[in-house]
Amino acid sequence: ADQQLGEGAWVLREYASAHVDPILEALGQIRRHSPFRHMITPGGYTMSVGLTCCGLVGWTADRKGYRYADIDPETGQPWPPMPDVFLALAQAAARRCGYDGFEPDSCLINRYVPGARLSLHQDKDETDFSAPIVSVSLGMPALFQFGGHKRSDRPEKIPLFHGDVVVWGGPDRLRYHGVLPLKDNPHPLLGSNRINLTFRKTR
Ligand code: MD5
Ligand code: FE
Repeated sequence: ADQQLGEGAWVLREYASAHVDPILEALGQIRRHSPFRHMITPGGYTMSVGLTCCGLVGWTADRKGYRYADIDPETGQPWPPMPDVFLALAQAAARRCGYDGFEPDSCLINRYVPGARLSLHQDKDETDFSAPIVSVSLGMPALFQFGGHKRSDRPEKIPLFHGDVVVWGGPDRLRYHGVLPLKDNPHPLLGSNRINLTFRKTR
């Protein structure tokens, strides 16, 4: 059953489950073209999460800052196109939550191994906050931190499992959030990995 997290945010449990095979097939193509890499933050830290992207633009980090770029800095080439199965799933999930006409131009793909984490942050490198963000969890479970509008607001812990889709929009689009360090709970299909796809309209 759908679980409402906030006024504009829902967890759709196992919403992606029927599409996992074609998603992983498409991900294989993407990572052959633009491999997972560990980006360096402006603060000089190497991210524990590995990242790649597909779509018209991809999210990047380096010593100079965070930005969306139409060229993958590792390959010097455009990011791989967004697969139809990705786009269709993201649009269907958004629509189910009342966000019709979602047109993501980017999908950021995060890979977590045991111990990897994402510290509390807001997603605000996009220019259009009226569009939701759709996130698809695959592989090992994670404890997601769903915070408030201030960094100091105590986050709620939400477990996310293989196949779960979360839609964050409206008043919940700019909430602080993060992922606690992953425990090693190997998954039958993905082993000791968690993959998260996040669909964004960046401009
Ligand atoms: C993840 N990724 O599980 C999460 C899923 C990221 C990131 O946070 O920036 O790559 S997306 C979670 C999200 C997105 C937008 C808003 C909110 C959560 N929120 O308001 O809680 O790898
Ligand atoms: Fe985020």
